[in-house]
Amino acid sequence: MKSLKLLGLSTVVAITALTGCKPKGTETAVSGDAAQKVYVAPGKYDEFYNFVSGGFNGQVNVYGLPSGRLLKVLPVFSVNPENGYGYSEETKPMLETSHGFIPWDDQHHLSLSQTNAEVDGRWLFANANNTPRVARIDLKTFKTVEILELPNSAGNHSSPFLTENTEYVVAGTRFAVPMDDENGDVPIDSFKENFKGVLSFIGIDQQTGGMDLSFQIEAPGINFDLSHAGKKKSGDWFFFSCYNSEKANTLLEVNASQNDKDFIMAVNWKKAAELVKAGKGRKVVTEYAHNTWDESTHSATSTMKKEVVVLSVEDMKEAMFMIPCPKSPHGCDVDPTGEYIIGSGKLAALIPVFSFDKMIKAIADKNFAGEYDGVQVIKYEAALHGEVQKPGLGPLHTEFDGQGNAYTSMFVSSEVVKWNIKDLKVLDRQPTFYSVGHLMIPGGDSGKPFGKYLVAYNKITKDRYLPTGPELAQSAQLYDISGDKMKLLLDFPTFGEPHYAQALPGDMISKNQVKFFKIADNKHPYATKGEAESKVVREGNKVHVYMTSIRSHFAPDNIEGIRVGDEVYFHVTNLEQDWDVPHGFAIKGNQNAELLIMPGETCTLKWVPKKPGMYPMYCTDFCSALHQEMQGYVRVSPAGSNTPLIYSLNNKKDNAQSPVKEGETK
Ligand code: RUQ
Ligand code: CUA
Repeated sequence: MKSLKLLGLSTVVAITALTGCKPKGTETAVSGDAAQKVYVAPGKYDEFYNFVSGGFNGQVNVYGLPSGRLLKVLPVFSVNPENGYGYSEETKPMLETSHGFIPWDDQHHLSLSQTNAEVDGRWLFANANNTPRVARIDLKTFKTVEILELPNSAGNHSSPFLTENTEYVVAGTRFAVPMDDENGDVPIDSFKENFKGVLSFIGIDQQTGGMDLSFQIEAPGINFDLSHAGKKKSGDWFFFSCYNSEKANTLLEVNASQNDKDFIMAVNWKKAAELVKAGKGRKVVTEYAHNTWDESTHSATSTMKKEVVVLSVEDMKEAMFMIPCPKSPHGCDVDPTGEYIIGSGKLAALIPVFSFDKMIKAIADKNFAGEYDGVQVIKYEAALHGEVQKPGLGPLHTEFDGQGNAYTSMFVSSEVVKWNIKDLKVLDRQPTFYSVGHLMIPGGDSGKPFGKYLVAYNKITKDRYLPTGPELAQSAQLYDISGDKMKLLLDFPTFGEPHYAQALPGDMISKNQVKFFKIADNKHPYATKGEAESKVVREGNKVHVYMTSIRSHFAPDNIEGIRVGDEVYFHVTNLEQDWDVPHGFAIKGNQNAELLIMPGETCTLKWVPKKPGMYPMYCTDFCSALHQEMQGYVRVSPAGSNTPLIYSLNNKKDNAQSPVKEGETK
């Protein structure tokens, strides 16, 4: 949505309407009891976890609501020096792709897993918008445990949205691109012939959560923007908003704003899955990485997949339809009953609400207005429940409170608008500060919203916080939606650029948190399960340090006989068996990040010393009163020297608990 900020030069559309405007009365908007409503007393927990996409910082940020307190930055698509994610040998494979190791992405949307259309607290899915990927986060450990790359895609924006029992996670490509098995080295102005818009259906293993790219649909070369699955009566369907039905490949702000209506595409995913089962679709040869985290070895593995089944428009004839939707739709949201589908045209002065029942009837009656690239287009009126008139300017996204109300963010007029889904009457509007993008109600896109709060995630926040140089903090704003009128309660700054978010009651997952990993279950090939087993082993120019950490020392903590030209692997096992006692590990001159090792876990830091000398190492996490004593030395000699390889703790040669042994010296 950043691009909307830049629309100011357009000659086609009413320009002033497109940059966010600043509402009046910014200081007086907070109600009298706001402070009390967001105050979470010291020592008390927040009511909700709020998972907020990090946008261009590539991570997911976890806040408590209603306090707005930041609890954690959860690394997903970007390396995170704070805990060594993407730097340790174990986590590097998580960020492998068919383009090699990628240390960053642009994270936009999140979906909490669901059972029977209700949030179930098992997993959180996240999309990578730049190099198309979907990640799964385990809510027991708050760790990214799987990342799947998506072939035939570019700009994985309408992702990751999921079906009501988490059977599939769906991802639609934002950029139409040539298929991977066709030559992509073609003139850009051959867009109309060569470019396709592909939808990916990722099957989810119901027990493990494991992801597998079940199939794709090769749809017309249009830009898919957002998506939501149907639920309950519409549970077999997926709805995607599409813009650029003009198929422009340059100056889209003008050229993709020509048509009065673009589309919402309705896809029957159950039928599509049956077609694939029946052998329809062609096998496309391509490459995409599948990275999985194994908590028994505390290590990730990356495998390259080679093939995907792709259904064509022809295959999907009876299972894929277009609904016209004014005008460059962005958000695509389905109400808790599954009956109403809301399209939010960024340039439209109204909000169209479609009826699932009417859509089904229109398909049965063949009430079509023609075809778009082989896809039947349902007549607008035939699928329309009605239009919300004069809702505000620049509608983007809609969430639901489960009481029959919808809440839509208005980017241009900077407000949240509450309206009744059935009679389409606007009930309330409250300013945001400013230019709201996504909004979120806990459970607000599920079949059973938790309601109570609404959070607006704003794109521009000019004068809310102390200024911080050329870039200012972006904000989230919390509203109380328990009454007839929304009440602004709180502003809090966010990290990166916030897009979509999810929230669920804290007690749904707080009790299931993993507190530490059992050392006995540690199957890491370089685990050291007690100090007596600690050792240093040279294999040619590779040196493996089997190291342990426990309050407040490493074993070994003195190592000599490392030579310039060696590749040293510190495999550090944290022997603690207690909640919240990580140890850190860092050594002078190491060219990556620290390790932050959870209790019972083994992590590996690769270190290639460049020059002879004395190299201190230490624990980075203040773990005890004698944390500062948790340190040691590694002596590095010139290449080819014959300093013996020795290692020790407490200089005790004969103490098996604190071994000093002479290793090989060759
Ligand atoms: S976007 S502000 Cu979800 Cu990337 Cu709408
Ligand atoms: Cu271990 Cu500080």
